[in-house]
Amino acid sequence: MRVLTIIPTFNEIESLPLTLGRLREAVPASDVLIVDDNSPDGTGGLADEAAAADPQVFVLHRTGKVGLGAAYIAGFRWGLERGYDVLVEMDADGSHRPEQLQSLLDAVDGADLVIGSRWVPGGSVVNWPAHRKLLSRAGSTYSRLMLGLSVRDITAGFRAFRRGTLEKLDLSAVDSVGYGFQVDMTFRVARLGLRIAEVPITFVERELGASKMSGNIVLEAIVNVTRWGLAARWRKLTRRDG
Ligand SMILES: Nc1nc2c(ncn2[C@@H]2O[C@H](COP(=O)(O)OP(=O)(O)OP(=O)(O)O)[C@@H](O)[C@H]2O)c(=O)[nH]1
Ligand SMILES: [Mg+2]
Repeated sequence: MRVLTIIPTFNEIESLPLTLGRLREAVPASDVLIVDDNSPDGTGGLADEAAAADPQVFVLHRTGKVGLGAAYIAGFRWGLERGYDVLVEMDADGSHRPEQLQSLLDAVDGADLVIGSRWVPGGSVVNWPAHRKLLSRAGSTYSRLMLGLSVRDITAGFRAFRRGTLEKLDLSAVDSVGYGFQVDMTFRVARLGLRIAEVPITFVERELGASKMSGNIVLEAIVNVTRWGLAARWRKLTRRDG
């Protein structure tokens, strides 16, 4: 099983070396692709140095900040072209603990998509204020009800896809940017009738660098989930009547 772990970066010069070092130690078999959106702080140059020193580390440079979703789509294409069997999504900021990646990989034998989940028994979040936990849980619950899914942590960004799952999706049709991207991908996988498994993770709030989350990203997710949910209901209704 050839595994590629994709790490999108924008201004992660402090966090990336730590995360990368931990990942290479925790799961040495996984190759790593850093997708940098021309970070002004020089993260891309640092990634190049890491790649020069380690034949299992690769870098994809993009010309500007286009968002997490676009970075992952580019990373997926890169990995599919090179024949990887499993493609992993992981943040650079340490929130996704590389030491827990193996439990996602263990589960991908029996699933088409594995989600590292904060909101299943055994999952947790470290260092989040109560309002942030509430926002995340409420977002997942709203998306679950609106889209008719059973996944507990729909916005989670620590994931493992089998290559066949990504090959079945129309990646060029995915244009969500922030959390919406994770919800979008989950909904697409579920609609194909593929198997989604959740494994518990401990999510650790970033300690270094700045968040890229914004009100716009949250709003995008809410608007899109509502739109997709209503469209799905409308399709069902018109099918029944027609
Ligand atoms: N290439 C690329 N990476 C991005 C972009 N936006 C965010 N990232 C990366 O995506 C990962 C998640 O972003 P974060 O800023 O940690 O977002 P978050 O986890 O929702 O917010 P925090 O809770 O503050 O950490 C990090 O590795 C970021 O560097 C982007 O536009 N392009
Ligand atoms: Mg983060």
